[in-house]
Amino acid sequence: MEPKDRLMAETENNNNDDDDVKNEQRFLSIKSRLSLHPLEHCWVFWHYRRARRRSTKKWMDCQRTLVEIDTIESFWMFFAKQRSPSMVRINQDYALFKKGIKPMWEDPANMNGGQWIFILQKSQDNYDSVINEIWYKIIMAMLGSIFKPEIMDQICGIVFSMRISCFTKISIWVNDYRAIKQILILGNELKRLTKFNDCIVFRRNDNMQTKFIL
Ligand code: MGP
Repeated sequence: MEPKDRLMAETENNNNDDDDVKNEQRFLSIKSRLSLHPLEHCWVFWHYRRARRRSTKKWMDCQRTLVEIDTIESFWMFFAKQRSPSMVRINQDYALFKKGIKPMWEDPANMNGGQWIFILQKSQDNYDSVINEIWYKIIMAMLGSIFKPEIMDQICGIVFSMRISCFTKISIWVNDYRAIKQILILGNELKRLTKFNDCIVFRRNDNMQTKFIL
């Protein structure tokens, strides 16, 4: 029997109980067990797989949405089934973006934006655990909206890119490369959160020019 059906059956079995207070308490307890915990923003998980050599598919056509995440429960249900970033196959990206924003430069929310980029060498010590930790820590910080509202407003999403070359990239996309104060606060927060010792770079989406290095 589904948990929801079991709880409904519990309610029905107790319909004859004369004690109103007890019934009320039971009802509240059942309600809280059924209720979900909404996130401040709804997020969409995307997957990109590079097209085969002879394919005529454009870059954009290789992007597809996987799931919408709008509660803590939907986050855990989905991520528990996902492979960890270090296990992702080459030439694939995973992205998590606010609902309504596509993980591409052309989206109006990204056109004037930029990205903080973490680059991880595959040869570095503890590569697997470092990359998994960075990915999950940043995702949980974004979903939990732990940054100040003016920083959360800037954040569009995050992309994980597994490449055949010797590096892997994690990029946090923001809305406006001219919002210098917010961008620098975010960059410092990301470094503190992930305890990342190497430099991270900020690039504009329109020309990939490096604007900041932290
Ligand atoms: P990439 O996946 O961001 O970088 O872009 P990668 O693979 O690390 O290699 P790099 O050396 O180019 O940094 C690779 C290619 O994918 C780009 O040159 C574009 O052709 C295409 N591409 C990537 N992005 C993020 C976009 C996008 O937002 N829009 C379009 N139209 N193409 C993109």
